[in-house]
Amino acid sequence: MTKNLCEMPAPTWHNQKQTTSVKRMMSPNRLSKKLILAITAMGLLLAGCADDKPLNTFEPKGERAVAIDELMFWIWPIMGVVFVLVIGGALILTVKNRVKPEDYDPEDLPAQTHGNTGLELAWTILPAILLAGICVPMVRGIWELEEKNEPGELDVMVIGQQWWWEYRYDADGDGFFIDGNGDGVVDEKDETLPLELVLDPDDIVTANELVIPAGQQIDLTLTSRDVIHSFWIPRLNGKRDTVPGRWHTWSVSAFEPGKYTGWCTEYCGLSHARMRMSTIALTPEDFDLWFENQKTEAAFPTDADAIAGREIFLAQGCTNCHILREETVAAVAADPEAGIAAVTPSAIVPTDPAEAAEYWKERRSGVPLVSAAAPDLTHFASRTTFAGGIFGSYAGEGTDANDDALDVGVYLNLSELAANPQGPDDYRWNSPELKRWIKNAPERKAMASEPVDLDPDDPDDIPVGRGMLPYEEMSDEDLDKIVAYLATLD
Ligand code: HEC
Ligand SMILES: [Cu+2]
Repeated sequence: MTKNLCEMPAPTWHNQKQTTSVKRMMSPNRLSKKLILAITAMGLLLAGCADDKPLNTFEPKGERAVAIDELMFWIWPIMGVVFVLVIGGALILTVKNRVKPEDYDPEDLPAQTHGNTGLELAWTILPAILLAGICVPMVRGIWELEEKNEPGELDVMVIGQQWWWEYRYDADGDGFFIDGNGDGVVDEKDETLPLELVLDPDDIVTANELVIPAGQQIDLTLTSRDVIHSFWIPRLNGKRDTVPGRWHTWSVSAFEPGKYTGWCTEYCGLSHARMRMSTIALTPEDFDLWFENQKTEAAFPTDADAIAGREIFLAQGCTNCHILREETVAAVAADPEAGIAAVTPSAIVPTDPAEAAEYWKERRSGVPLVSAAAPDLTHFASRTTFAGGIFGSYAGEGTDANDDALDVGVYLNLSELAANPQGPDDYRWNSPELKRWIKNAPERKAMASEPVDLDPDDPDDIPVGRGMLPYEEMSDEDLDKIVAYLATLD
């Protein structure tokens, strides 16, 4: 009688264990448990087949995603055949060669195939041919995905950090970097310095929502400020890791205007599951309007509550971490009627590169953040989500973080619509959630914002935290005012 190769002589304890486990497996109780487990697993697996899910790589909505999808169209059937042959073969052999424990004879080995030249040649050459065949479209696909626009076209820097995404648009075309090491040239050496010293302060900086024009490829330059993250908008392209100290390139493009959601896909700590993002594709005309608006500095508020909110914002030191590009002091001076106090210096980033570098150096020492970065709030109200895309800034139909229904046709008018809500379904500023966030952000999203001294032996070492500080002592009225101020930042 032939027997399976696996059934070589084994220590007796092994045999005993097998018999008892076989017995236990047969008990009805065990069986029904297994059944329930299998059914649950099947259910979970099948849930992945729902076709209206926003994170679906099988529903490509951009050129790159289509290329990947087409590749899968060929590769998956080939993989399927191999899978069925290998697993099916193994199963057939296992069942065919089963031996009852009482018939087990360690001397009775199955037919040995070792040294069968024909067989060994076959299972070496066949897979080699298969892999070589698959290799051709794969390598071509990889090259295709790496194709970039001509230099000079819009390029967006993507920076992953714990636990949100920062996007930087090189608005004036002078590159992402400044002369951080002061050697007179902006070169690769600058790119190796800490980001807060070398990133061009005159770029447009936004968070979590990557806004692009539809029908056009937008190149991306990716890095991270802390650990490895991964940028993935499944319906627009594959994923690419963002690695601290390295610069990776990638691109996104969408055929049609719309909102395309994504998620950080490299485990990155506490709030990894709350590190979402989206790409908002607008019509080219809308994109231009959006871009022009983002270039502007934040206007001073005119409403009394918002003016008071701005004062609290400055007094509470929110600008220790957050940047807010404001109209210059000169502009305020030109309009003393408005009765607005001069902007505190910490709210203004100098435009001169050397001064900016100095500014950042100083700032870094005062900032208890590991990454030395928090979302730029200059146009906070122009975004529909906050805190890594987990909360909607506007309550109303289709503004939820993971909601695909957002009508991007009104993307530019959301703050206007929210200023005058008519019915209960209309867009309105999500004050309750924002107040909760400002009062106690670490409670809303897990983060380690209490400053930690990373090196207690080093007296110069500054205790650092990750994330936003709680402001539990802030009164409800003050929270209302800050939120009223944030609402003006559109
Ligand atoms: C210690 C640094 C720090 C201070 C101080 C700070 N924040 Fe933050 N804030 C952050 C970080 C980091 C995030 C991003 C958190 C995330 O998304 O996980 C954030 C997020 C936010 C957001 C959401 C922004 C977005 O687009 O996602 C708002 C609004 C905000 N902070 C308001 C404030 C206000 C108002 C104050 C002052 C009362 C303040 N912050 C003080 C670090 C800080
Ligand atoms: Cu991440």
